Amino acid sequence: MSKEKVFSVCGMCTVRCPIQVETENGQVGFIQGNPHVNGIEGALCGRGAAGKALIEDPERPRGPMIRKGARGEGKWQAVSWDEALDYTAEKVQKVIDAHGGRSILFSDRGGPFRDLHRSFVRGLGSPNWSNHDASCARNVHHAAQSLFGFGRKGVVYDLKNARHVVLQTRNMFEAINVKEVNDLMGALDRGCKLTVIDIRATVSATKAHRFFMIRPGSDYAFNLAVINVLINHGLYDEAFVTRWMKDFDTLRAFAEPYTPEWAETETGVPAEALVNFVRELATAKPAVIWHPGWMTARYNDSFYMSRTIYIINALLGAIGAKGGLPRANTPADVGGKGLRALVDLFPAPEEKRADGVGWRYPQFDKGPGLLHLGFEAIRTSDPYPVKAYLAYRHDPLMGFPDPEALKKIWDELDFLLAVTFSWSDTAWYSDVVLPLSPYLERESILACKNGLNPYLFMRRRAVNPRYDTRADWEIIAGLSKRLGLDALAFDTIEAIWDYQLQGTGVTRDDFETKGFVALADGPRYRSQDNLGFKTDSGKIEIIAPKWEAQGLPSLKPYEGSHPPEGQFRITFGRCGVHTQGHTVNNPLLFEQVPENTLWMHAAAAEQLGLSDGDEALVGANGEAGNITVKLTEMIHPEAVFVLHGFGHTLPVESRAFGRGLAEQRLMCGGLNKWDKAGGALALQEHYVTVRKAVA
Ligand SMILES: Nc1nc2c(c(=O)[nH]1)N[C@H]1C(S)=C(S)[C@@H](COP(=O)(O)OP(=O)(O)OC[C@H]3O[C@@H](n4cnc5c(=O)[nH]c(N)nc54)[C@H](O)[C@@H]3O)O[C@H]1N2
Ligand SMILES: Nc1nc2c(c(=O)[nH]1)N[C@H]1C(S)=C(S)[C@@H](COP(=O)(O)OP(=O)(O)OC[C@H]3O[C@@H](n4cnc5c(=O)[nH]c(N)nc54)[C@H](O)[C@@H]3O)O[C@H]1N2
Ligand code: SF4
Ligand SMILES: [Mo]
Repeated sequence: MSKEKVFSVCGMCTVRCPIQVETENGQVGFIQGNPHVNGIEGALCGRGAAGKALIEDPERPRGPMIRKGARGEGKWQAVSWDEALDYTAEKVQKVIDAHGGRSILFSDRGGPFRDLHRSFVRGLGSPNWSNHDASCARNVHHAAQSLFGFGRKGVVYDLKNARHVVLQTRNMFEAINVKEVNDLMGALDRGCKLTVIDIRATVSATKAHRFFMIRPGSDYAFNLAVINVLINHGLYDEAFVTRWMKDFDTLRAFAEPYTPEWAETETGVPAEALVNFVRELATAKPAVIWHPGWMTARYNDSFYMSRTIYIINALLGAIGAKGGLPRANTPADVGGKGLRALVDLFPAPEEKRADGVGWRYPQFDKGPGLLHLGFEAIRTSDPYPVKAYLAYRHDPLMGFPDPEALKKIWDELDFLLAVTFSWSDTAWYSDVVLPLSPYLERESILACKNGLNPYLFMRRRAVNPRYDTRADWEIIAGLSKRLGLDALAFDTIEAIWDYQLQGTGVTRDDFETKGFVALADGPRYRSQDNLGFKTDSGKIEIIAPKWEAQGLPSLKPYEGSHPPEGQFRITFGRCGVHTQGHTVNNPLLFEQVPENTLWMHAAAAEQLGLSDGDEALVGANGEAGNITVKLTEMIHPEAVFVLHGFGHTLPVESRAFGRGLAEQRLMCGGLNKWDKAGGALALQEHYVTVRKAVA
């Protein structure tokens, strides 16, 4: 018997917690969090623990496939890797020959390993590397940039040392990041206060000292009133504001009409409760974290909502503070050197992005751009034809609204590729499926995590692939070889790691003992005299010139929106045991939560003659789906809520098939509903009708 312990990185969600995997005779045994990492100390979430079930499940793509029938028909020809890579390279080359490299659109699901993909896309001569963030955190990212000049990851959440944490549109105990959960639990044990602002009672709400059930979509009103109270009651940190905030007087004047009494009529939260909350919050300053949100692709004003949160943190002096939102350190900030970038293997294409980011929309961060606008370019060929789409670990038919509209757009493509470890609607609709080895069966490029103590980390292969699947780098190298991108055609992962480590002073062996290499001797807090805002003034700028130049106000009056008579706002979120849509068919996780239900306020349901456990028909614009009703007093009556990721329709997923409702199908026209100031989709600006399903 040979027993081994392998340090690796979880891949069941984008958080990528460090893990330790025990193997025995080439089989995965016990998986736990990496015991050497602060805040992890061996812990793992339920999804991470189900990684073993993922690799053992035969209901995933087990070898390369080329489509035989029409798109989406589900007829596949199993082929060898050589055939699949030859075919893919040929199709990609054909598009490049006809329309140039810019005609390739590529998207992935974000995360720390993107350098490899970005390099590949650049090598093809395309500026169109993209990811899922337009359906996730782009609004909050742009909100940070509009105020600080750096993005949302320029600060970290120092939960361990916080004295009051506010979660608004953020369910930390179910939408999990293991370190964050542990840090917050520890802080609560030490007396930290927790306030939750949500449209329904979550697990996080049950652990809170204060819970505000707010009217869906009215958070911006709530926050404007908080700013009003902080300023008018003199509760803000005057020294911090004087030192670091530009245009404070403009903010003061703007917030003047937004009194707690005004907000009460919009949000349903009593004015007195809001004032008491703000008073208590201010006593904890600056060790306060009002989380700016994560999944913020929800409303037309989500960008402005996230901005108010950052502004509140700044008014409390929490930006850069211990126990607040200290600045994240890069390797250079602690005297180290970052990884050598693979993307630098090729020159940056001069061509402008097809999605308009950086030129038509100069206010937005070029980075991954905005994928819904990339799709729009496929439809219109404006600014140029986009003829191949490579969906790399990405399932837009699940994660973007209105899948039927998206399929129509994709029908314009000459080539559609899916690289994935699990079946997905996108893979099912594609021309070629290249099956990726699940994370326990593959290694990845090295990655760097910025933070109080930045570190480099390594994902190793714990066991060899059980089916005919390959690692990311093997797939990219295989395609690179065939497409003439010699610089990226690495033969071994060690060669890639060595390339990345050049000049860092770190070697591969340094990852042996712990799986990661910390670059400082402990957490390093920058002085609050040196916060390094990247704006022109070097301060937090309330008036954002890049936005103003586009006719987008920095301080936008509150508008809000209500569901039409007889309809409900569709809202959604996560539970602790599933990741998006891709774990529903995992045998262990399916057992825990096999389908979603429709949360509905009891009084609203009663009016419609619905009882708990009834089957309901939920509809919008001619689309409809069935789902079991869950009645509760603990949701706002204007909303219905579902867990995202259910309602699978693929016959190859026997467990997930036909269970629950896919709410993205009810978001007709949703690809065109997006926040012009924040860039992300507005997935909750959609309304549905609910009635009892006839048996
Ligand atoms: N209606 C609605 N739409 C949403 C959401 C919602 O709640 N409701 N949520 C939004 C959010 S927050 C996001 S982030 C996006 C997510 O949208 P996606 O990024 O598309 O979602 P995932 O299912 O996480 O990943 C897509 C595919 O990547 C594959 N994959 C390959 N390798 C890996 C790996 O190493 N790790 C992981 N995790 N997957 C891999 C999986 O097989 C999966 O099919 O959707 C957004 N869209
Ligand atoms: N278990 C698990 N953990 C995950 C993921 C996963 O799929 N599963 N995905 C990861 C990813 S990609 C992301 S982006 C994060 C997301 O992390 P979060 O953003 O925290 O997760 P969500 O569940 O999408 O949304 C949080 C809460 O917003 C509430 N909400 C909806 N509308 C409103 C509103 O108008 N006002 C207020 N105040 N609240 C509202 C929902 O009820 C929900 O409880 O989680 C990450 N962690
Ligand atoms: S939060 Fe859970 S699923 Fe996500 S990476 Fe960490 S352990 Fe894995
Ligand atoms: Mo996300």
